[in-house]
Amino acid sequence: MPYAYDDQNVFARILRGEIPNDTVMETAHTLAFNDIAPQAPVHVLVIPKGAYVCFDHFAEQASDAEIADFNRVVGRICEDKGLCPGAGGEGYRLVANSGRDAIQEVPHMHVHILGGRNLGRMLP
Ligand code: D5M
Repeated sequence: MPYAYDDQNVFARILRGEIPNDTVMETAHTLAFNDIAPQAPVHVLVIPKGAYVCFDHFAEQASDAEIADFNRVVGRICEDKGLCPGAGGEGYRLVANSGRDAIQEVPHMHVHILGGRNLGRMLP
C-alpha cells in the first residue's frame, strides 16, 4: 500500500513557513528545531524536508543524499550540544515514533534528540 502523506500536518506547515519554529540547523534536505514541549534540557526535532510519513517511509524511499544529510545533521547537533559520549559528553537518546502503537502525534517523519539529563531506562 502506498504511503499517504497529510500535507496539513504541523511539520509540513513549518516547512512551508506557515508557522514559526526555533531553528537549530538547516541544510538542503533537513531542518532541525527545538521541540515546543521539551522533555529534557536538549530536545531537538530533526525532520527531512521531503514528504515522508514515518521512519520506514523515509528509510525506504528517500535518496541516499537525503538520508546522509539527515544523519549528518543529527550527528552535528549532538556534537554541537556537547552530548557525544565518545568526545566527553554524557550521551543522548534518539527516538523516532512511527505510527499508532508508538503514539506518533505528527505524521511527518522526525527524530527526537534528547539529552542534557539522565534519561532513565527506556526499556525494562
Ligand atoms: O512527537 C511530536 C513532537 O512534536 C512533540 O514532542 C511536540 C512537537 N511539536 C508539535 N508541534 C510543534 C511545533 N509547532 N514546534 C515544535 N515542536 C512541535 P511525536 O513523536 O509525533 O509524538
